[in-house]
Amino acid sequence: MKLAIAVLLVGVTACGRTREARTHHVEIRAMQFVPVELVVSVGDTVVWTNEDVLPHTATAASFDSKDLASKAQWSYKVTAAGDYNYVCTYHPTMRGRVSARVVE
Ligand SMILES: [Cu+2]
Repeated sequence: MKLAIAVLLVGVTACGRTREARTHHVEIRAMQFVPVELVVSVGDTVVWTNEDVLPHTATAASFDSKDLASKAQWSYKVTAAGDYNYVCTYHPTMRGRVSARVVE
């Protein structure tokens, strides 16, 4: 019986589900990040698109889009878990957050 359980556990581990990395989108429109908070898994990519006429940025301690002109896109691959609070450096009232979790 113990052997059967061991074999079963090995089997589950060996064929553990592989997870496809996902791409998440944040629109910048009307001076806001939409959605303002995003939950992602480590390995996922976030793409910001500026739908405003004004330039904006998505700037955190660990990433910086630099200038995003109207209709420009910028992407960031999340490589570590944590909460990434970011702002637009031109409009400090514009705030957003990416919460990155480790894939179980
Ligand atoms: Cu801005």
